[in-house]
Amino acid sequence: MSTYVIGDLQGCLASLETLLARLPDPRRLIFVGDIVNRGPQSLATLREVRRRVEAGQAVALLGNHDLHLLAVDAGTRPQHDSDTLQEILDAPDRRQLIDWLRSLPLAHAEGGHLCVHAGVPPQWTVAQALEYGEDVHRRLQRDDYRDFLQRMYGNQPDLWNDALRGDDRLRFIVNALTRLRIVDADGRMHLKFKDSASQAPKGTVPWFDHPDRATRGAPIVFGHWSTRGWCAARTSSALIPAASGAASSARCDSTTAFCSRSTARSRRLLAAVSSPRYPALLPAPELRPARSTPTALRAPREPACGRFW
Ligand SMILES: [Mn+2]
Repeated sequence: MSTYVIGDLQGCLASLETLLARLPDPRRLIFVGDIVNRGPQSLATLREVRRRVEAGQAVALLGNHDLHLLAVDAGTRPQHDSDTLQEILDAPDRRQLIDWLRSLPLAHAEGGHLCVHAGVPPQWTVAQALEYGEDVHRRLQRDDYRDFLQRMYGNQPDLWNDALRGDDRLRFIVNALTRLRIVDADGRMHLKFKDSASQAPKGTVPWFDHPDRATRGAPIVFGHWSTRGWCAARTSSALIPAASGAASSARCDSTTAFCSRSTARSRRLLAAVSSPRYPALLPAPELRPARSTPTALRAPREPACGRFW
């Protein structure tokens, strides 16, 4: 069985269906977060991903847009102009969808790969990423989860410290796993930065390029950083323990990927393919955003990938 990791769906159901039509069975899917928002079919996409997860065909992780939906639903955060979440809020199955969404993990390990939506701070090992993601996962399942959503937003603290406690600690974990792009030499997260890596401020690097990253050598699959396009690299080792409770019958073998592209002007889903039959990344067809014209996407820049692992 092959496992395919699929990046930021963002409400683009038609593209998901087109992509899936090209992925051979039997297969297993891992959706690495941002299931909803920005795209034209957030409700239908959420229902479809839920259906596949509940049927045991897929795993889905939380991304920042999914957390935003939870916060909007809880009344702790306003909608943005670019949001396409209203149809979920108006849906008869709103409560079931929201409760299912908040039951999703933030990190997942399977077949020797760690999957997260955005990143892993350089100080954390793979085991720590899984453990800390689990802490947020448990907090979101408590009856008083809205109290946490109320205090979840903010860019501080931006530097990991084992002494962090309470909401500060959980906020850091959420920001790392669902928003991280760049860090400085100390491993401090620069969360305001959202541009391409070439625009990164002096003294910062993409989190995966930090020279002392504790996960160095471990294959990590993630999405989120849409302006980066995608990249693939041969993995050097597979050191990741299976997450507690996670099925690991599927074997991701040799290829992993950076897997999202989704901007206001152009959207494309990308699957990180780990299959003997599909040894390279498989880009999905162009999408047609509701309010704009797709633009040509840059070809992947292979040379940048060599430094990933
Ligand atoms: Mn994201």
